[in-house]
Amino acid sequence: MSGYFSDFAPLAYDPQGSGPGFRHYDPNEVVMGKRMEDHLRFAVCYWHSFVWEGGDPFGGQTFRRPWFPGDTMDLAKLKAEAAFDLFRILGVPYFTFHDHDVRPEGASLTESRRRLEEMADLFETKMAAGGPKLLWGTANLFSNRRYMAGASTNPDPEVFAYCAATVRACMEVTHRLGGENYVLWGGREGYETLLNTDLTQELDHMGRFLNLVVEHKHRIGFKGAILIEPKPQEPTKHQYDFDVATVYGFLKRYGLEQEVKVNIEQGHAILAGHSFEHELAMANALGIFGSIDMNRNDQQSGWDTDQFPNSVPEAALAYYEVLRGGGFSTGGTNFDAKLRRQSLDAEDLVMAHAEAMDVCARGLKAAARMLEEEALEGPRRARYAGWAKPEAQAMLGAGASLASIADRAEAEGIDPQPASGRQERLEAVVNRYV
Ligand code: XLS
Ligand code: NI
Ligand code: NI
Repeated sequence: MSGYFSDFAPLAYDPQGSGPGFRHYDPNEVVMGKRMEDHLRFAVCYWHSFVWEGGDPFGGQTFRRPWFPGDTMDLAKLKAEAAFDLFRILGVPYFTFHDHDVRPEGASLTESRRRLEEMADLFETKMAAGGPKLLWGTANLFSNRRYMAGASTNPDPEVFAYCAATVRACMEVTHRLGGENYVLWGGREGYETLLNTDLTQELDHMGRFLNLVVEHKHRIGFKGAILIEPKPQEPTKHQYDFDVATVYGFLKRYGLEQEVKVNIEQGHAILAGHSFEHELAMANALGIFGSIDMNRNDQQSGWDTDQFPNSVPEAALAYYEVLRGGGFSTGGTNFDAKLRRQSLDAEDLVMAHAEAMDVCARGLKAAARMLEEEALEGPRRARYAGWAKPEAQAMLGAGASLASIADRAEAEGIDPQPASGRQERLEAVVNRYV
């Protein structure tokens, strides 16, 4: 126990209450035949909640946490105590971390790895004593200045090698802790200017690196999923993992589309000019859906503000796509979300997560009802009903050619008549559920 959250007991489902607790998230409530906890698979992230000090481009630290600056192993352990206290208070089944969040970097790669392993020993004890499981681990290949020109795409091969050592250490710790996924977010895998960038070479290096990661996964017997987290820009001007469709093209080119899936972040979808549900639907359509980072951006500013989710309609449309695709398997709902820099208190950290869990619970329940009552699936099926006819199916079959279809169309003198897309009526249907 760190003492930092000593005002809080574990939160309970308390629909009528007014104190800290959940109004909508009841882990045991059964939704579409499954407990809500098993649907949502909530995870708290280590970095924003325990590492970020509240700085912005115009000012430094605003938060005062007893474990800051977290640059010694003793402070790292105090931070871990606080983190596991928060996990217990929220009752989340999972957490997520970067190597960099949990231990100070050592003077050498070997010392950094040993420190990570020492922290993993502590995590192992806490996890065995009823703590949460690990949704995913990941390596921070973006903060240190050595990565400023890229991680696996760096023009300097020594950085590529440094990344290999860092990712190996991180994957092995993730494996040891029973992690269900391993994430790679390419924050520096992109460019600032094409004037000094060899795009072809950088993409090939990134493809090779990912192949090495997948090979290592199989070598050590890690059964979790390898996930890429798309993002179009920030910190680099252009990131190679722009969005889900771009990542799929990259995976295809480097022969990895059966091996790697995506972790989709709400805010990144918006930065890419998409909706979150677009990215989720696209990942399902391409067979690479893995997990979600459930944090949103500010509507006005064009950057990744990582705010806690607070819109039930948005959450409903997101979980609708998740459920339509069959729900999470190895993935879950990770709050890659940070407080605003004026939200100084321990209570802010607890309640931001609790409120976000309630928003997701409401979204999930609305999504499940829409699916169960076929509110959208009925009209959708009706819209495509023509394709059930044998002559329609025949056009898709091996025997058809452009000419055979054209001949039939002319012979029958077909004259297609448009039907209403009913968009406003469907939007009204959604509004009845949220
Ligand atoms: C940054 C990313 C990052 C990943 C993990 O924008 O969201 O936090 O989730 O490296
Ligand atoms: Ni992000
Ligand atoms: Ni993220």
